Amino acid sequence: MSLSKLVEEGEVYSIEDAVIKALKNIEPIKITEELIDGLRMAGDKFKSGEYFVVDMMQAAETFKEGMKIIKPKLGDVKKDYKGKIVLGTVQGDIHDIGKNLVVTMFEGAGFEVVDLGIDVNKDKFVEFVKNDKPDIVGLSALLTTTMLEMEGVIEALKANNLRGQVKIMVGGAPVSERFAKSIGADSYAPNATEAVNVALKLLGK
Ligand code: B1M
Repeated sequence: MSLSKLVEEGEVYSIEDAVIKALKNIEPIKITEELIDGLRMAGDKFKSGEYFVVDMMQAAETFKEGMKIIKPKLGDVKKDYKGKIVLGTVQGDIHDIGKNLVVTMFEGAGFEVVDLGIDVNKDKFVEFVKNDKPDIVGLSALLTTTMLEMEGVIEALKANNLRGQVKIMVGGAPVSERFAKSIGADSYAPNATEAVNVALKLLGK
């Protein structure tokens, strides 16, 4: 069974061996893409009603197990310091698979990354910017309802006179370039690889 199929079908006990075997002749980034494909296919089945939440969770768990093996390999790429980024999934949202991939890619590219986790409220972002002075704040949201929280974070930074100190990057499935502009973010990235390129550009590197 292909790696994407193993994720789609939630074969959590088989994924580790399959990924280790695949690593012998496939690039880690390609394996990551296959694992993501499997998750997307599970998402499509959920959307069409063929999968229930429990099936989706099983697929997500299988994806995570696969990524545990891949993550250190992605981190081998380059390690020179590029800047500091704080990331989190906004309040009300517990989706973290995409955000974790973004974190992995940033770490691999040489950024200092602080991952605030999921369901992060705006005050936590404000507090972090005030005390730890990151170069970039990265916001992730997967729900059309929670993407609105991103604007709340930006407004809270403005209210605390901190907006000028940081660049803000947003991303997640329902987010678009247009939405990013409309809420006053500095940039949008459609995926984890692009997120690193966009961040480097934001910092003039
Ligand atoms: Co959820 N869920 N989910 N879910 N889930 C979606 C998002 C949904 C589209 C499914 C569907 O209906 N087709 C739908 C949202 C509909 C909408 O808002 N319009 C949905 C729903 C409705 C829900 C619940 C409400 C379901 C329920 O309980 N009835 C619930 C919400 C809970 C909450 O957050 N409060 C829920 C729960 C869950 C699970 C817990 C079961 C699980 C999450 C597990 C986890 O994350 N730990 C889950 C999953 C797995 C999904 C789908 C199937 C897959 C999401 C995912 O991980 N994709 C998703 C359907 C889909 O997206 N096709 C769905 C793979 C990941 C690699 O991609 O996250 O897009 P993505 O990240 C990408 C880019 O977006 C980008 O880079 C990443 C890597 O390339 N990116 C950034 C992300 N963040 C970025 C930040 C950046 C830059 C780029 O800069 C800072």
